[in-house]
Amino acid sequence: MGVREAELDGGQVDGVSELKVTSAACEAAGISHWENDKEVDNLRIGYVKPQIVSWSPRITVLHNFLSTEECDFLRAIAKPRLQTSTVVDAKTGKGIESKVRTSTGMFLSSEEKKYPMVQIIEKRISVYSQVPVENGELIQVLRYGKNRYYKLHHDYFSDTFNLKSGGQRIATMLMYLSDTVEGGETYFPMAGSGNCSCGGKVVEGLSVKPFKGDAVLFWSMGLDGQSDPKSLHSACEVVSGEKWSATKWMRQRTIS
Ligand SMILES: O=C(O)CCC(=O)C(=O)O
Repeated sequence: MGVREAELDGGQVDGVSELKVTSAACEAAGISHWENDKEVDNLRIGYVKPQIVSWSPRITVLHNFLSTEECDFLRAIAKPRLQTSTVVDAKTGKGIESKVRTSTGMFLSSEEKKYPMVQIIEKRISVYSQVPVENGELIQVLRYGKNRYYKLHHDYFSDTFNLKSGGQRIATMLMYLSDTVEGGETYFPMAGSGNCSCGGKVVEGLSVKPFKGDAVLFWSMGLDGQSDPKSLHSACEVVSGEKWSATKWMRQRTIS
């Protein structure tokens, strides 16, 4: 049992103060409290750095969220199965091709979700977002070549068809799988108070530049429990190179 676990398990005041002494001794000796703790590796503790970039809408950048190996693994699974991306038709709730979204993409299968590396990523997403794994849609991997984009949209549904299983989308974890790209930022026009760069243009709002391994967690639902119109966002046009990303949409309830 690690020192920290013992602190949490032991309810007695005396025991806790003794353990604090042990913990201070470990620190003085330069020994990590978490040595040999697999969970620490799986969560990339010590690598991931959360940076809150906006409270309204709620957006957090999680630097170094994925390892290089994890990014390359997701891309390798996706590459042979990429197809033209679709958007949700507001009337029918079905996926349709549209000029609003010009990437190619694919969803991991429920079998691929069981791969050990994917399970670790799924768990990490749920820990950092505090949304259970069961509420997550399957991970989608996307590729944007030169001049490809996804125009301004919300991730929450406007149709009722998609609400049936799992309810509304509440949050999105967007993970960047490549960084040899110019443009391709994720742009939030209703966040921030200054200017930012989007696909080679200077625009009002806030944008997140895609760096391999970084992730951006943003909330489609506000603290009032209502869909947040300020979560409006887009994938800016890729000016040169290619952008790869992986998206996890999270719902209010378990998806059956
Ligand atoms: O790729 C991006 O930067 C944004 C993607 C996006 O908007 C989405 O998947 O909902």
